[in-house]
Amino acid sequence: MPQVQRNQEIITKPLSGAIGAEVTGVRLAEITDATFAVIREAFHTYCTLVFPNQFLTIDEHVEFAARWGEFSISPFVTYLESHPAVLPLHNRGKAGAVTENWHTDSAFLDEPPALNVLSARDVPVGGDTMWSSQYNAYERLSDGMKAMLDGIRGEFTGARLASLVGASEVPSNFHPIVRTHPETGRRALYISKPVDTLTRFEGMTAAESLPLLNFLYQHSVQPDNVYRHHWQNGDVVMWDNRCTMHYAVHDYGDDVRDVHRVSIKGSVPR
Ligand SMILES: O=C(O)CCC(=O)C(=O)O
Ligand SMILES: [Fe+2]
Repeated sequence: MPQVQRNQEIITKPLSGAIGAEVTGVRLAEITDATFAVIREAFHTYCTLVFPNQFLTIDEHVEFAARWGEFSISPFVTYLESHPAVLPLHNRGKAGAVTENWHTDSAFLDEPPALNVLSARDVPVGGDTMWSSQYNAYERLSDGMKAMLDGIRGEFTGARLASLVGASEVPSNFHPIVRTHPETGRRALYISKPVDTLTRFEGMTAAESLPLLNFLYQHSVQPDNVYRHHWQNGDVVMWDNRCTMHYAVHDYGDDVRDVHRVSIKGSVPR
C-alpha cells in the first residue's frame, strides 16, 4: 500500500495494510473539481475512505454524493420523505440487524449500487463497521482456484430482505463470482453471505456450491484483509461495493445510532 500522501492540503493516510484510508485537510461541503479528482483516485486505490469531522447537513451530504453518479434506490427500505435519496439507518435491535454479516449491497439487482456514502450523525459506543478488500481476496487465491472460478456466476438473492418486509416476490440475479472493476480494471472476488444472499453457483445445486462458497467467504474476511472503523459523530465514510464486502457490528443494545446513507448506481457486473 502507498504511504501517507500529500496533495495540496489533502492528506491521505492508509488505515490498514489491506484496505481503507483516512482523508483529512478537506471539507466535503465545499470541494473543487481538482480536490474531487484527488479523492476519486484515493477511492480507487483504497476502496474505503474515511473523512473525519465533516458534520455535513443533509443537503451537503446529497450534494457530495451526487458528484459520484446517479442515486440508487434500494427496494424494501424507506427513504427520507424530504430527501428521497437519503436512507436513514436506525437501530432496529440486534434481531433486526440485517447488515450484521459480511455482504455486498443489493447484489440481487441487475445493476447493484456501485458505492455508498455514509454520514454519521449520532453514533453510540460500538456500532463499528468493517470492510474487506475483495481485490486481495481474489489475488490471494491460487492460480488453480482463479482458473476454476473464471466465467462462473453465482445466484444472488434478496430473500432475507424480502422476508423482513413480508414481500411475496423475491428478486434474484446471476452475476460473475469474479468481476472486473469498470474503473480500475482490477479483478475482485464478488461474493456475499452464503445462503442468505448468495445461494449457489450457476448450473449447480446449493449443496454442491456451499462448501466452496463458504471457503471463499471465510477466506475473504480474515483479519489481515479487514479494516474496522470506530465511528465518531461527523464522520463521512464511503466504500466501493464492487471491490469490498462490509459488516455492521451490532453491540450497542438499544442505544441510538443515527447514520444517513446515499447510494450511487452501478453497472451490470462483468
Ligand atoms: O450501518 C452501517 O455501518 C452499514 C450498514 C450497511 O450494511 C449498509 O449501509 O449497506
Ligand atoms: Fe450493506
